[in-house]
Amino acid sequence: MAAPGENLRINADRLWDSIMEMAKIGPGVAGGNNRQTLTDSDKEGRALFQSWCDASGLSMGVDKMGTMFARREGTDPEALPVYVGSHLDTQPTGGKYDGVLGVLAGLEIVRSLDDLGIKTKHPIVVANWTNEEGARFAPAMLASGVFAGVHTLDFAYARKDMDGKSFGDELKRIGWLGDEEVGARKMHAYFEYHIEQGPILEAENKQIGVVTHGQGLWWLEFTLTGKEAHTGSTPMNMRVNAGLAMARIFEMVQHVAMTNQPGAVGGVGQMKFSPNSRNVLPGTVVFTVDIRSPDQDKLDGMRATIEEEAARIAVELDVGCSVEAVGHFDPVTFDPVLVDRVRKAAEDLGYSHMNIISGAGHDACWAARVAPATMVMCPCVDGLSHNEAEDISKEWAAAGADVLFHAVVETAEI
Ligand code: HGY
Ligand code: MN
Ligand code: MN
Ligand code: MN
Repeated sequence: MAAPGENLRINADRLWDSIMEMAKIGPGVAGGNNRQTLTDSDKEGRALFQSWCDASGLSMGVDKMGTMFARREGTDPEALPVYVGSHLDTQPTGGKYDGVLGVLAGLEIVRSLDDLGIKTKHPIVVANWTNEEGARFAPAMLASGVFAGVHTLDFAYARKDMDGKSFGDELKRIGWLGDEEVGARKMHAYFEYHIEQGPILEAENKQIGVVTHGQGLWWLEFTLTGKEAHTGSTPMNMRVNAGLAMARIFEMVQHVAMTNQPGAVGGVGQMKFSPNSRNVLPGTVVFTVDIRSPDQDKLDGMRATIEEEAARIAVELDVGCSVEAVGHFDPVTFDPVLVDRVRKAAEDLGYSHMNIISGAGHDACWAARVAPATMVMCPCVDGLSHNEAEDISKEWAAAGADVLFHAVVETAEI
């Protein structure tokens, strides 16, 4: 029987086939996926994952945020489980691998342990966290945030999508409101395997990202109030132009991020003009600024500067301005023991590797608040993600899953 450190390998074809099978659910329009949280396609994806867990004899627990926990028993039922998780929900124009790779690599570890007839001391639990993306309901990593005690269940249930539907109602509607108290589960350790979603590993020609930290984030939702007026007959000096204020704030955010290099990013991904008519100056403009940095002081300093500058711009243009932080987490340091285990696994397996800070947020960032946690990353083509053209190679997928396999088995003990 192979032991960690020897050539424990997952079944690369089976992992790849599972990813491709899941990708058929909630297809996008350009080869990726649109399987947004709590939609009918999310429900379908959950059912497929449930069927695979059933086939592997896993017992499924579901909590009051709809997160799925598929458990493989260990030899010591009292031992806290080792969790391996990520998410099956996608962006509206998402790729096939963001999140899915991590959940299905966890399932592949279970399948490979069964093939090898290996029983670990600690149980192993594969998790599918609800609403990691935050695309439909802000903030991102919502379920893992409730699990870590950062958000209340009421806060989460009250979150509304752009059509005014609530998280709580939609969770009930798709039939995935579980009965477990959120956060009642205790973890021996938490691992998450994810595509990098950035260009570093591919550019450095490394197969494995040994993730030491995750950068912190603020999502600042601005509501600017102007005056609806005719775009043709309203003289320029009579306009109360919320759209112009948004443009100036957007430009200022770019400047603040660029003057906080290295290690800061800032931008806007979502914006809503009302009434959004071609020949009406907007009465209101709502948009979310996304700023991130691994450096706590930089992160909080950028937030303060952006809010001050936005207020100044609004006064200058006589536009109303309010801002609400709709998403936040501090920079996270992953567990050094687990990080070393990932690095050692990459070395044992002969995979090229480098330390990396996660640019994107992950459920691991919240899990790290309640258990020793870390991540494994693989490269992605051109560093592209949150785009239907997101792509990885089967070899990349398998290499990271092998490393995850070793680190998980080492932690779950044979
Ligand atoms: O926004 C993020 O970093 C993640 O993709 N939810
Ligand atoms: Mn993700
Ligand atoms: Mn994502
Ligand atoms: Mn903070």
